[in-house]
Amino acid sequence: MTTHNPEAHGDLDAYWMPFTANRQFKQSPRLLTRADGMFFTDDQGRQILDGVAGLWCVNAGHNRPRIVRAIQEQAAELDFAPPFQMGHPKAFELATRLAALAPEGMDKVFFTNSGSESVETALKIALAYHRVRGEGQRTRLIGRERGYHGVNFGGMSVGGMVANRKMFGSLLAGVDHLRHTHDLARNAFSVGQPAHGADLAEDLERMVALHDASTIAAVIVEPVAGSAGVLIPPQGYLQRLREICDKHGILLIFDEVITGFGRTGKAFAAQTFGVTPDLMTVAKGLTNGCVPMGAVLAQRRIHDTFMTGPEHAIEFFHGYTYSAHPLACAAGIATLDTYAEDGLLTRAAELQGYFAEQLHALRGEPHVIDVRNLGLVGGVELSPRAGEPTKRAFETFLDCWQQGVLIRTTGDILALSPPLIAEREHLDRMIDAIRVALRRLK
Ligand code: PXG
Ligand code: PLP
Repeated sequence: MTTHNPEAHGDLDAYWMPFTANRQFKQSPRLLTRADGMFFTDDQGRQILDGVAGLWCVNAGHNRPRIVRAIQEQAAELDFAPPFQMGHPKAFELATRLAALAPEGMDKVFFTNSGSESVETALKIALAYHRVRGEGQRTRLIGRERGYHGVNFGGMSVGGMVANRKMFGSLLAGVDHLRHTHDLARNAFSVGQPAHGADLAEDLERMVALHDASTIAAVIVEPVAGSAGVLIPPQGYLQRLREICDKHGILLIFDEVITGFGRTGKAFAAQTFGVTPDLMTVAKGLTNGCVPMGAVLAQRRIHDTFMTGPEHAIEFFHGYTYSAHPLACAAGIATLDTYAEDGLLTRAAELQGYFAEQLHALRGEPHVIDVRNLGLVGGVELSPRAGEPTKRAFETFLDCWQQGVLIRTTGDILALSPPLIAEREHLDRMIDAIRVALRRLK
């Protein structure tokens, strides 16, 4: 085990760490001090292969010169500009660039500072949109079991991960959830999209029958569920959801915080699956993780619905102090340039065949009950140890860390989402580390 060096890093006591086993961490800290390309360096000087693009966000790899330079230059040129009733050129430039990448018609961009804020923003746009159109009774929001939409009250309410919800009271009223699509009995070890489960989209018809369509504002889903353990949508599922939403005038929101910016083989999962939502939330890969930023992309028709009333009046009472922050905009533009220069938004499509082959070779290793993949996302589900759920996956994570490979776990599922600059040898090394760990795991 690496041991903490207080002289080098000071006291670990004050920092209450997010989504972390604080006591375990502080007994044997894992401190990252530098990063470049596919690797972190830890405080012991070890090289750690980044198997998760930081936290699904460093899609172009670490320390990209163009992005670093853009942030440095921006800080010296314009450090802050108030976002309300004022603007700065790079905000407009980044919005234009994003609209050009997005699915046809999604050409209005509202900036936020995180995925969680993007989700709150999208839910508020959906509610206000119906109200502006004179259908203010459409207040109900539909999420899905095992969905993750960030940690703020709206996202937590439409989210479907019990640990993220159970401590926090009654949440938003008027929320319901579709069933999740995870079906080990029928779909275990599917390569790419599983064959079974398109029918689960019919759950939305059940909600319509229960609540009436006239009360439902929007449905929000991740095209590929990330945080809850890499759940790939069954063939035809998202298409069917789109059809049912259209039939009933319900807005469809895709939460592309993880799937955006090349993760599934195209710029957005909407394009990979050929299904266009009404609103789309993004964050993470938008700035390559370098400066916090998120955005909501909206269909022009939704935006235009708000553009009524007197011209001097604010149309949508929402925004953040740091919406379209100049450093984030500079980082975002340089990130999109980097993706374009290196062809990264389609690289997952090129690598996914090889990645799938290597990942699925873990079938048959101890404790492995499912392997899932799409683009450069992989999931390996382990059978939980009796009486100690999540421990097997956490021990695998610690073993990989000792081997110099960073992976993620959620429940008893291992997740891989390497930077899109990964070479085959990097993918091999991640998967080998998991294999070694599984073979010595109890
Ligand atoms: N929506 C989705 C689909 C996400 O994956 C968020 C919203 C929230 O984004 P912010 O920027 O507020 O964190 C996310 C974030 C994990 C993990 O373990 C994934 C996320 C966050 C924390 C952990 O996979 N995704
Ligand atoms: N709380 C107070 C007292 C504030 O004045 C503000 C913003 O002005 C906020 C919260 C919201 O902060 P932000 O705009 O950074 O989300």
